Amino acid sequence: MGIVNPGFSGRGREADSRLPPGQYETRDFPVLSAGPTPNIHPGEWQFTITDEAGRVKRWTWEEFRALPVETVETDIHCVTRWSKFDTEWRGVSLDTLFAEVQTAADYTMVHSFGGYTTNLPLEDLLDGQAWIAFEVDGEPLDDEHGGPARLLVPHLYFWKSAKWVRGITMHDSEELGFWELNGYNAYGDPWKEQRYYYD
Ligand SMILES: Nc1nc2c(c(=O)[nH]1)N[C@H]1C(S)=C(S)[C@@H](COP(=O)(O)O)O[C@H]1N2
Ligand SMILES: [Mo]
Repeated sequence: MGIVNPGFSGRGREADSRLPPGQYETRDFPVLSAGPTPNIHPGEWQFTITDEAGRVKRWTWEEFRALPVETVETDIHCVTRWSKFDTEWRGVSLDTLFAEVQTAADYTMVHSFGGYTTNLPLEDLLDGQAWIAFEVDGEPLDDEHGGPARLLVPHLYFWKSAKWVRGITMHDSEELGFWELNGYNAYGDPWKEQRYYYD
């Protein structure tokens, strides 16, 4: 009692409480991609939401960029154990996009240019929890980090934040995406350390 360990003062203590179990802080911005990096011109970019009946809502880059933009400051957590604090993103809230879609389905699959997929419950994309981001730390997203636009879902492990995002499909039951089919957790809450399917 009453013993102060200087190693746990200041930023150290703050960092500890912001760090999910099993993670360490990095100041870098590592690149993790399962395949080659596509180069997508905004002119060929479009984003679609397809409901469970196959009805498609589509935004061109121009239409997407005319939507209201939000700035999000957040920590991100990769399942390979790095976390990065205070990243600043600009993007369009999924609430804004889903306001134009009628769906009764509870599950989504997010699709990227290049074929990557990841699954999320719809409720994790709504209520100010997810964005289609096109800028990070004051710069347009470069190709390696998912430009021109990527999903940002910071409350789940970062593999859910699909780079080069091109659309979302709605499903009545849970389907599994790329990493989720390869042994990673279907949900991926970093605070519960849901890394692998058995966690
Ligand atoms: N399309 C696509 N999105 C992806 C990935 C990928 O391989 N392809 N990797 C995921 C993983 S595992 C992580 S940790 C983050 C890495 O994003 P970064 O390269 O910008 O750090 O992107 C996620 N989104
Ligand atoms: Mo990752």
